[in-house]
Amino acid sequence: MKFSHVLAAAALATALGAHAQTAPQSSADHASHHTTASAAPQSQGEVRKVDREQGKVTLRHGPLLNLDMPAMTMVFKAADPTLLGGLKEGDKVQFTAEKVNGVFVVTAIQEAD
Ligand SMILES: [Cu+2]
Repeated sequence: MKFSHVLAAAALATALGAHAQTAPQSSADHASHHTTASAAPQSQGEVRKVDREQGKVTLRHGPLLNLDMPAMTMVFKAADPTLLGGLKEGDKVQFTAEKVNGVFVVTAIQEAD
């Protein structure tokens, strides 16, 4: 009887310990879940320059909420140079920008209607 009591106490301590370890983990998961959910909205922009050799595009863009960035004109790297295929200066575009390893990257871009 006394032995099983000790086991129950040990099991309880283990459960509490596990809980203390998983709580911050699950809140981090929760935060990353929200980051992921809002990471790739479509943003509006206008093509200022296309550099196919470098795989870069200069866009004048509106606020990028996912990157916490106000409206500006800046250079983005294309995630894939073929994304820039049909683009030319002055095109109104919808695009998705993400920050990858400290570099702003366009992961999707298309002419806006
Ligand atoms: Cu910007």
